[in-house]
Amino acid sequence: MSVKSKKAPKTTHKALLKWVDKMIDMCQPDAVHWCDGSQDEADTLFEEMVQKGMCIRLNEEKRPNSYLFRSDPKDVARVEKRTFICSNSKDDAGPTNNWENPRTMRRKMKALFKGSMKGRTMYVIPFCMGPLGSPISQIGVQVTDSPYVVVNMRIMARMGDNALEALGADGFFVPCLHSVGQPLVDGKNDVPWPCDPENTYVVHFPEERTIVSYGSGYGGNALLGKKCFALRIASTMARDEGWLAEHMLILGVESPEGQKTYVTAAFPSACGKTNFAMIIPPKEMKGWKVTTVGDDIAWIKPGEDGKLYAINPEAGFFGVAPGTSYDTNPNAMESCRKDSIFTNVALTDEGDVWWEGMTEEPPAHLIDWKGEDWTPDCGRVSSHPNARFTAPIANCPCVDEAFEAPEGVPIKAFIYGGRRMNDIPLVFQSLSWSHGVYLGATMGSEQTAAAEGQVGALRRDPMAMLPFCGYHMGDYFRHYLKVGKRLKETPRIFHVNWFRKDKEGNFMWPGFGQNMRVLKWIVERANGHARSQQSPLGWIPSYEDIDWSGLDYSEEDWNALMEIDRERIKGQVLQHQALFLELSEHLPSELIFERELLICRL
Ligand code: TSX
Ligand code: MN
Repeated sequence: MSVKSKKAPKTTHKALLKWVDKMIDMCQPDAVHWCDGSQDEADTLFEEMVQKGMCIRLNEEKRPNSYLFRSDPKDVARVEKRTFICSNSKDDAGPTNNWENPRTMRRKMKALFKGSMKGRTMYVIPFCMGPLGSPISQIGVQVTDSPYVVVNMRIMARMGDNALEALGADGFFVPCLHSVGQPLVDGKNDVPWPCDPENTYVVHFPEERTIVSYGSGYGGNALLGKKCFALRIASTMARDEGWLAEHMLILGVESPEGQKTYVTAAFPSACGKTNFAMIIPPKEMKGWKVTTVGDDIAWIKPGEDGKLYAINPEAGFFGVAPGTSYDTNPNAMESCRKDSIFTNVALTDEGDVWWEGMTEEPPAHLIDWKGEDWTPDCGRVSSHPNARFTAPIANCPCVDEAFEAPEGVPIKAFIYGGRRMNDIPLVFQSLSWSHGVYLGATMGSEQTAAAEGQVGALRRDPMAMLPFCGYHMGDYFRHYLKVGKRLKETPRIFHVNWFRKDKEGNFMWPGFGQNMRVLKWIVERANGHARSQQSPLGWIPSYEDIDWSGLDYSEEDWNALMEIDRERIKGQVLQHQALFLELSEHLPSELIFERELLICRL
């Protein structure tokens, strides 16, 4: 077999070269291209993709250096049903993950990957998750037949020669194998978005620290550095090595006096996590400033001083586009103003992008995400609800100065949140680390989309990690408690709910920038100076503990927003039991104890 080498490897790493050779033998690509990560390389790839009709170059004036892709309508989201954790023992994966025997799965994958890249180029993507040179960062190498993946990985991770250099001649790396699963054989023509939705597999071998993904070119199924590596594999590494890989944003809060406090926050989907990561304080809160380190994932390690330090393993935002606007999130809008990739949004007549919620008035005519004509009265949405922008964090106007700091940023508070219509007050603080772990473990959100279960139904999502933990959720809680015990200073833990509604069904809290008032109380608590009161749920602020400058919000409304109805909370506690029973064999007794304590306080 002769493989055309489009670009030679710039590495002498024996294990890496050997692994890539093995992948070439199995996948049988026509050519191999080692990615260097340069602008030239990206320009050439985009140009090729434009020529082949895989993407559209957007208007250079309105959206410089940016492109629009439309996926196959069957390949539009992560597929949890086909995501597997292949640990040696099924018990290690736990009841909330799909499991398959690693040997069986490897055999299955070999059959699928045999000849899977025929007629295509194999791209070898060395990438670094985290700042180059950080002791917390990790190296991966993704092999893929999707040029779309290459250009996205270039934004989402530190990709190319820099990463290879960081790997050195014998460094550790996570091998990540990916194919869209549509070989070009028997004179078959290529399509704009090749994929194999019927045979999609997203497979993790946590003990081997490897990832294999087949059949999908979309998001978390294909950009393997993100959910697969930075959460599922990294959570397993973190368990073994004594740190945390969390589904958390990281932000910095600067007070008018110049004191900087970093916090992380975990929210289930559809809670506005990216909006919170880039929150703009109300102008009346003079001198308060928020900066962004990350909007999705945090790798958090104990430092020599016994405190926790976090890095963002990613270099870009892979954000949900619909609902993002200059009203809801100007910083996200600025981030994707240039150098960005859009997937499954609509195209305007001027060659720019549009999506539901971007402007109050929709344009009179669009080409929708399926490539069809669209008008405001046509009865369809123009963008897929899971349409995305891929944008460099460096474009974000509020990017934190320590975004690239190799030592990470010191974390003073963890915030857990959910979308809860009833019963759960705006904010409360845990009474201890183990009580905080209980709050994270019992987190839940009410569903907003029919995609997964019934709208309005409460879905438990402990620490927002249910689909992203590479091992047993019960062991994960145990690990959390263990990390806390080893620290000299644990972050304070808080729970927030921006989504409580009154009897008429109106949101009781204005949300968005006004959440800064809550964040201010949180950082002042974490720094030990704000006041609070005890409640059965934990420490809560009184009306006068909140900065109300510039907002007309009555004490009466506040009391309703913060109301704790003991009987209704008791009903909530009963619901905690379902998940605890499912995890029972691995559930740390501390959490059962916390539940008993809560019942007593009620
Ligand atoms: O992102 C949101 N956040 C966090 C912002 C920092 N959203 C958007 C929905 C999530 C995908 C919110 N929606 C938030 C919120 O805090 N709160 C709400 C609910 C809400 C919606 C509209 C209004 C108020 C609250 N509008 C008016 O009151 C006029
Ligand atoms: Mn996420």
